[in-house]
Amino acid sequence: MEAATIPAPVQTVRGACPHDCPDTCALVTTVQDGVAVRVQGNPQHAPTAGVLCHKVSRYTERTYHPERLLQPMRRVGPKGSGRFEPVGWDEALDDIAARLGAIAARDPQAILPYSYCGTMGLVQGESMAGRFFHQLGASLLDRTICASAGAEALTQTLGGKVGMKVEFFAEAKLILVWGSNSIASNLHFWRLAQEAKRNGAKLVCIDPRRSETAEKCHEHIQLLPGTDAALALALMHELVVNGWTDEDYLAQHALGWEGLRERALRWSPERAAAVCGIPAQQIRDLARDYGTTQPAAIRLNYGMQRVRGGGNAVRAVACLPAITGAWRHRAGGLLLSSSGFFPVDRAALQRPDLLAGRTPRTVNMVTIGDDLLRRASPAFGPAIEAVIVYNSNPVAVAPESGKVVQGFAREDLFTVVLEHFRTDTADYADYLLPATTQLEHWDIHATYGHTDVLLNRPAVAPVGQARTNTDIFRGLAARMGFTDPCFREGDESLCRSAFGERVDFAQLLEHGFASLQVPDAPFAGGRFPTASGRCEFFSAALARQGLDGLPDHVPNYEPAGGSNRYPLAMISPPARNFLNSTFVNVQSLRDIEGEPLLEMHADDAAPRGIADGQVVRVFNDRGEYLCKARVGGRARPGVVNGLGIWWRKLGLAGTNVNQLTSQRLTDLGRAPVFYDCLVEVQPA
Ligand SMILES: Nc1nc2c(c(=O)[nH]1)N[C@H]1C(S)=C(S)[C@@H](COP(=O)(O)OP(=O)(O)OC[C@H]3O[C@@H](n4cnc5c(=O)[nH]c(N)nc54)[C@H](O)[C@@H]3O)O[C@H]1N2
Ligand SMILES: Nc1nc2c(c(=O)[nH]1)N[C@H]1C(S)=C(S)[C@@H](COP(=O)(O)OP(=O)(O)OC[C@H]3O[C@@H](n4cnc5c(=O)[nH]c(N)nc54)[C@H](O)[C@@H]3O)O[C@H]1N2
Ligand code: SF4
Ligand SMILES: [Mo]
Repeated sequence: MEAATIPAPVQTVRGACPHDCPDTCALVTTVQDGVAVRVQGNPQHAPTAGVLCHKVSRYTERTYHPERLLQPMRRVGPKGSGRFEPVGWDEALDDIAARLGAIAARDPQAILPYSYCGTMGLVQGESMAGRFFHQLGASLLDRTICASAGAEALTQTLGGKVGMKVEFFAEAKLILVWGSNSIASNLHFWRLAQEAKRNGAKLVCIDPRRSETAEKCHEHIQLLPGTDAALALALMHELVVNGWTDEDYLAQHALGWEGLRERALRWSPERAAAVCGIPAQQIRDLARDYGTTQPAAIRLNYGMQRVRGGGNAVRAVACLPAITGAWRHRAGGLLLSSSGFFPVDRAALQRPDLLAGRTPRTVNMVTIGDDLLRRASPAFGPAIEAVIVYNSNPVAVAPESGKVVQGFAREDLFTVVLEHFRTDTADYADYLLPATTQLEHWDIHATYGHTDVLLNRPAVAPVGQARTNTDIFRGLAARMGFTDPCFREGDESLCRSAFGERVDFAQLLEHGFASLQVPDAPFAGGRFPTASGRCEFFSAALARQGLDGLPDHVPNYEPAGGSNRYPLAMISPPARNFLNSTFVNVQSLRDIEGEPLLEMHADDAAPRGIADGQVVRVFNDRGEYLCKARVGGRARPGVVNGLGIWWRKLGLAGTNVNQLTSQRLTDLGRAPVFYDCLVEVQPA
């Protein structure tokens, strides 16, 4: 095991917030006698500006939580009962290696890693783990549960996950906050939007929910879920008919305007208004603002992606700044993700060459419910016999959890979970292994909301017998007889490998962060990183796959009003004081969120005899969920909001919103459709 540096009596240690949040804050941890006593934002790091969100400012409460896993455990009760006995590290790792070795001898593809962004760190994420599973020849995991619809859409439009530099939002005169509850999930962007507002900018929020953010913008366009592409096309319609297009920019730097223009002209504000469930005048007004204000900036986020047409919606919105020439200004354009700017050397970290010519099958993490229940077949390959879960809580976060639970409950499935806590998934483990937190290990971070690399140094020694993810995979590799020297690389060295010479590691060691060289207005003169070098309204690559080359409105699988049995559209965006299912077990944060809630409009609640605060049954053909109704101003008629992502075992009847969501996939990127979900609600 790698020794973490144990600091002197009072010291501050620089680090990075590990969470799946666009802000990737720089942390300063105060350590006294080897104990972390305070975690604060680094005032020297501009995007952090010395401020953390409420949940991470409580980080020590999570790190030293009385329920933190402190030693390896082995299952004693039936699957899912959560009954374990302590076991030594050597005994646990020996047995896990023997079990995996026996499965691999038949077919290593029967082994599946399951991980996501419990930490965004490049080292405790997919470095040593990637090497281990590549050498083994295990099934590959398609990590699609969050961002892949938008990623594919941006790649096919702008050429990559690139866009405006976040700091210049402060200089914009119009900001569209489109599919984002920034106050909850992108707080440091919101600070910049407030600065713009003080300088006279107009803020418009486009969201089916009257979120904390929507409430504080000048305008709120409360459209139905999954109708963003229709809105974007109607905006284009208005830009064309009013002459608000930048023909010079279009001619030089866009591809496919003729076709898109023709399509947009079929989307009058009236037609879109009927689809979006909003007044046509609101669309006209928004188009006027967007067409006549410079610089105009769009903060596009994930809300619109979690529906069938999520990819097309992002493509449609991503065309807008090229139509008005907004990209000419550094405070104009669009930002969804900046992660494409980071020159991460993934091959060095994950070593796909260890596959040595083998091409294992790929399993989509979204359909883990169905896939765990699948038998061997020529199309699927071998049945899944073992799952190793790290940095993720699939039983709570994956869709259609009835099936996910059934899969993890298989007595013949061998499950290893690396975790900080006994999550819903941990309850199904055969071996539950205690992992270190960000205060206890080295890591290095790219981000998706700004353009700085951050280094995280360990502030304290591992709590209890916890080990780093990397160390656990190194231990398993040694026991499996993997002799490549890469399985002995230490964590600090892995941090250096992540960017090689492309980032100044000495600067990271000294300051904790280093800025990438990114032009202020990256597309002012075109030069998009696409095949054509233009903003591709028409994507030849998509057309070659037999898909529509131009963006279009793709209706939801389960559109609002589309079913008599299940007339309400449910969305389930994140709660402000949780991060996905992380922090749900931190009492001070759970006290603020209270309990699982379903927000409903009075027009939907009254005819069902539902009063505010009443326990309701939310259901569809996939399952049911009990929670309290909150009747009030946040939900629009026809749409209910089930805030996520509660631990099932902390909910009223042992389920959460994902009992109701489906395993269907988006139009682009093979992503989930969490917000494309019809339900009915009754008093319980
Ligand atoms: N506090 C907190 N912060 C977080 C997270 C968290 O759980 N808690 N999660 C992190 C992660 S993993 C991610 S991916 C990001 C996600 O953060 P965001 O990108 O902000 O996405 P969401 O919060 O999922 O949804 C944003 C808003 O989109 C709205 N929305 C839902 N459906 C639609 C639609 O069809 N169209 C439009 N226009 N809007 C829609 C929702 O009502 C919500 O208010 O946040 C990260 N930050
Ligand atoms: N209904 C609905 N479902 C959703 C969403 C939604 O909006 N609505 N959002 C989706 C989105 S955007 C996402 S990104 C996914 C998120 O899904 P996940 O990535 O699974 O995120 P978390 O639920 O936060 O679970 C992460 C787990 O990793 C653990 N962890 C953290 N750091 C470490 C570490 O260093 N080592 C180890 N071994 N473990 C660690 C944490 O303790 C935590 O239990 O959920 C998706 N599910
Ligand atoms: S969760 Fe986001 S806002 Fe909070 S500290 Fe981490 S990076 Fe910053
Ligand atoms: Mo996410």
